[in-house]
Amino acid sequence: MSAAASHLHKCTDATSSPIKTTIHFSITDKVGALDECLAAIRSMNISLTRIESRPSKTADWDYDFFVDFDAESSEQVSRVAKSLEPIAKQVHIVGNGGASSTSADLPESVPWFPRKMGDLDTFADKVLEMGEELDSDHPGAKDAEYRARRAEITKIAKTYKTGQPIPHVEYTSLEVQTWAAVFNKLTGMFPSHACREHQYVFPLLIQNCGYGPHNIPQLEVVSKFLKDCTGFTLRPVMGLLTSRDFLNGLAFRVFHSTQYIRHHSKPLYTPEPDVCHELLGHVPLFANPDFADFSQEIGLASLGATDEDIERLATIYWFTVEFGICRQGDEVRAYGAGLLSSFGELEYCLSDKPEIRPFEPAKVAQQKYPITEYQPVYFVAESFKDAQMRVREFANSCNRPFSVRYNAYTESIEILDSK
Ligand code: HBI
Ligand code: NLE
Ligand code: FE
Repeated sequence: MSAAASHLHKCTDATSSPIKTTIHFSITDKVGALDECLAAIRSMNISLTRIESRPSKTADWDYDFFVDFDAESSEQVSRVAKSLEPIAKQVHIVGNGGASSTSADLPESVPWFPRKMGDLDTFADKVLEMGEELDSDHPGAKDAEYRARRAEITKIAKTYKTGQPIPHVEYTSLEVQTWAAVFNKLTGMFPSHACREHQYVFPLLIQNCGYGPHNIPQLEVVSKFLKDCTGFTLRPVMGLLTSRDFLNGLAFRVFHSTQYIRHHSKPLYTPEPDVCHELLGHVPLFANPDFADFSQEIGLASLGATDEDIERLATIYWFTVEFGICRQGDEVRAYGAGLLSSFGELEYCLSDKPEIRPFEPAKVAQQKYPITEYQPVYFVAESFKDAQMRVREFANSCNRPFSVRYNAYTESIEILDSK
């Protein structure tokens, strides 16, 4: 199995041992009230990873507190909740350990999810192995210089915090050569193979973002451009995130983007995302308003979703954002980034070899797929708007006891109690 295969598999079944938990409670404005609550937690020898306060949403002059910690067990979570109940109001738990009757707005066990943009900072070092250590069958695995260079670039993502500009990378001439090989091959094919939306934006990226054969565009420049177009922004990432974390980012219109480039020995194929895949495949589509809405829709559905639903949403993501094709007049064109950044598969996907089926999320979600070879089946969307509507319907059928809304003013998620 190649590197990508093993890692993308891990994306769907990754489990981490400490239970990431947020406890949310309100207190009345009186001296020492918060101290009392924190003392209760401290007495259990729990180390807090975040504490935040806001004016209360429910009662005037109360304060809402959000306290994060890594729990050892769901019993520990319940103990913390129980200890707060007599001294705080409205104790709610968000996290896998939330086996608690106290959680009125988010009942039962809801997997942890980011509530505001800054929460995405907690994803940074949770990348699946290949992010730092390349698997042995990766073309760059035995090239010490390549590995050192990648480590240098991923350091940016490791320390990046929400709101900062994405640091500039001075690419070497070898890296620019690799980019040029990919860029020249692909731009020759876009006019006949890429969807209209991709072709429409591409010249703007050349004019505004430094796209061209002799320059690898900077994520910061591209992120600003996308922000102006659709509100999407880029965030540097060290490598593959779990499906859950990666999809959760889309709820905030944030796309996690690698910043390093594939190994120079294989410019036309890589088993994993790299800066060519992100910039040539994904970025043009995120500049399209309908596509941006569509992507965010998948992201919103992933917040607090069950592991099974995450797997289904990741499959839908796979057959749309990565490997989607769409009807365009009498023709079919590619809009999936995995196609638009892969010379061989871009040709193949529009040939008569693969099987083509209509995009119906409930069916797509069940489809098995290979990861290291060309897809045997593609699903054809009628339009991004149509695909978004279908995904929204599908999301409503997901097993989640609440619904969510993104508030763009506060860059945070609002939870709507009943759907
Ligand atoms: N992580 N950084 C990163 N980039 C991706 O494109 C990506 C990921 N993790 C999972 C993933 N893609 C998909 O295959 C789905 O599981 C969501
Ligand atoms: N195979 C693609 C490419 O070579 O650009 C990358 C796919 C990443 C999921
Ligand atoms: Fe991708």
